[in-house]
Amino acid sequence: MDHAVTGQEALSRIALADDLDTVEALRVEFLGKQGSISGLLKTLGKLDPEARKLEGPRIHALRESVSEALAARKTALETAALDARLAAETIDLSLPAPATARGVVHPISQVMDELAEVFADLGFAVATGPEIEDDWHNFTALNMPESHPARAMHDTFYFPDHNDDGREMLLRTHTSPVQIRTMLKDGAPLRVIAPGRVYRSDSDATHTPMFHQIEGLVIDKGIHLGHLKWTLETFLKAFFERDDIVLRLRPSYFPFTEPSVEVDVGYANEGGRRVVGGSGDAPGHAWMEVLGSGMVNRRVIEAGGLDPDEWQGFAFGTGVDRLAMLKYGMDDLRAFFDGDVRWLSHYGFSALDVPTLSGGVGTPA
Ligand code: 2NM
Repeated sequence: MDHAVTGQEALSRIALADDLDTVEALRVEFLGKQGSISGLLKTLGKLDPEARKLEGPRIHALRESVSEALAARKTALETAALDARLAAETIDLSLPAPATARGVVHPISQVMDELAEVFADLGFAVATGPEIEDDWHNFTALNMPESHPARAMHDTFYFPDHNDDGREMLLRTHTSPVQIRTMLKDGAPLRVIAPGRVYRSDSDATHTPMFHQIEGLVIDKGIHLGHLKWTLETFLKAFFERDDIVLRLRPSYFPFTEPSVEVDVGYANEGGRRVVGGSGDAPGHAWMEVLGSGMVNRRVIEAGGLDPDEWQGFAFGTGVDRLAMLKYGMDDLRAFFDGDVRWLSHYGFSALDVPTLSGGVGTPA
């Protein structure tokens, strides 16, 4: 066999190999144990020294060039395969966006996000819990034992079956059971808000059977009503984005707080809608109740697994839907849950308008 011809033929066959299996087959054919070039190397031993001097370098050079050609062809095929895969997996980012943005953020979602932002700035974390509760977390732990009249006042939706612990099951009537669960889980000190859906069997122009509440709880040492008033005033100023918010605290009653206070804000009627600001006693102004609150009852702190002689706290609660109506001037609560696209496109928010304190917590779309 002529070496020159073998070399040329080998190199041209390698160049023509169009997949990795063919390259491997050629490697075995030329350089494998039974390969033709390996066979040539074996013949060197039988040559006389003169011939070996001549043939040796030629056969080694042949083996070298074939080996290099195989490696180069293998790399080229692998690169081509990778390029093909990258091309096939490309995402076409040049596809046109819709001419106009579709869909809006519901005002309740927007206001929930605004509230979380305002309270985060005051060091409050967001806590959540189940909407299907047992009567211990929803009532008993909040100083409402079975016979308590407040239970009847809550128009509770009960489930027909009890849970495995024999507890009565219900749709939570407020988010307070979340605070009980948070105290039991995290202990003290604590600063949380609990926003979410609550349920009461009540339906008319101003009540829907499902509505949204936000409650807050602070537990620490030496907490008093002054902390409560400052926190609520600071919250309302940030939420309504005005400095002239005036609060009026009135004595009240809630089973879970002692003492309990209802919080009013001054407002005026401007262009047929209520605008928060100024003292309710100022000319053309009146007071409107916006929050319930108080110092957490010692029995509730105990139910949360804490020693009330060591830890004190304040709590507050309000309706998110009502806050949204007040801030953004809607007058019909039921429209919130109709899903009317015309109403949504008017009152909804752009998904790009994420509430931030520096940007003004919320600006309509
Ligand atoms: C309100 C009014 C007053 C309240 C109490 C608690 C808890 F769990 F800490 F005891 N959470 N929220 C509370 C107090 C809620 O809503 C009108």
